[in-house]
Amino acid sequence: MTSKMRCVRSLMKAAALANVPRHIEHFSKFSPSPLSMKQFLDFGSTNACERTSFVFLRQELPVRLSNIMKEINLLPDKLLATPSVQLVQTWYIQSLMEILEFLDKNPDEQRVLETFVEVLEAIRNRHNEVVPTMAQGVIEYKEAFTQQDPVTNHNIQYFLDRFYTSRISIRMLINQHTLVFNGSTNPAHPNTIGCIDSKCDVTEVARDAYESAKLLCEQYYLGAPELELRQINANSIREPIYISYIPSHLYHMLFELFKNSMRATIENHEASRALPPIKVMIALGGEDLSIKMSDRGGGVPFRKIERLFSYMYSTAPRPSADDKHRAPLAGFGYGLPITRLYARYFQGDLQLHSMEGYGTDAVIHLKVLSTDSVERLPVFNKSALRHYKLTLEADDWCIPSKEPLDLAVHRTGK
Ligand code: W6P
Repeated sequence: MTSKMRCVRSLMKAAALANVPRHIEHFSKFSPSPLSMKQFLDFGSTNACERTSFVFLRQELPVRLSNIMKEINLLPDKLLATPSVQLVQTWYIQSLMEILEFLDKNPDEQRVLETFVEVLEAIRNRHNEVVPTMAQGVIEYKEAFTQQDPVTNHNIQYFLDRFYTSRISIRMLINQHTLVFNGSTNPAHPNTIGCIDSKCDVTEVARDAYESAKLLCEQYYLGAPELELRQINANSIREPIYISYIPSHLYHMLFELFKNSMRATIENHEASRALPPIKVMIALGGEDLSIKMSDRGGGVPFRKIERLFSYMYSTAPRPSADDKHRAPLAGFGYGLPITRLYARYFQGDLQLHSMEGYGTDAVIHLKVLSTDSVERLPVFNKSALRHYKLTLEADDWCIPSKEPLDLAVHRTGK
């Protein structure tokens, strides 16, 4: 390449970069279009058309990226200015620019479709480290400002829940397109379409997640609690439990819950030699698939349950490389909040019910019907904007006094 060409190229790059804010303004005015599990499945089977998928994604990906980029820009200056958040922001800008390149390309050219798949794969890799990088940003923010007030906590929680949900959804779109259209089908799993399994065997995934957590557990402790698994299929008794779902999402959720339950069980029974088992109940109804995981790990006081889902309170510095062998089994990082986001992503949920002094039940609810499981996506609008403008106001509930009430002052008159 001549130096003149290089010069022209860098000028063009600078011009593209300068135009990014205009594109973000444009695309953030559209609401993201949530897809149902059924639509994902149809996209990859009956009417699998790479051209259609391409035309949809070159609009929808910029919409989802721009919507969340508007929210990144509303973060408190002190957080937005951290090197970690700045880095994440450059990834988003770069990826947005790369997709915008396709807006004036011809969808009927095979070469265009092939390049698109390659670009999507590169984008997915670029964003691999977003979660630990954002966590680092929160650490930097906490170190600079020891004010861990409830408002800051609320704002970080609000943003990261939306940001990580957006990320899950964008990766889902990219995975579906690249897996369905990279030419190779997966003969080992005839029921899978991209990363969705239309006959996801919930019990099998639960056993897999248990076995992996057990291996980890045995590395840190001398043993691991047993698994007691029961299931009830209310629709057809004795039939295995299948739903249309993303096995990797289900696995992540259950693996995280098993790690938490195992750690609690072991640390609560250090003195005794018998470990109570972890009991899992899987129930399939007409509308819900529910999974309850019960441990006897001594429970968590009710006051502290919310903190288990807090990004701010649960962010601790990452174990250093030479400290990795001592990394705890669970309880550091973003496992639980992100697990709940995975459950909510297709209109499910995760709840914790704990009895201090006894143990904890973690319950996952998922939608059975592929028309009910629709992506739950954040949208940037006035009401989202209002959340970021929230400031510390006086509470509208009384603050209990710690001093005994002196009733004498009320005994006026006779
Ligand atoms: C505990 C704390 C916890 C969090 C999530 C799942 C299970 C458990 N058990 O004691």
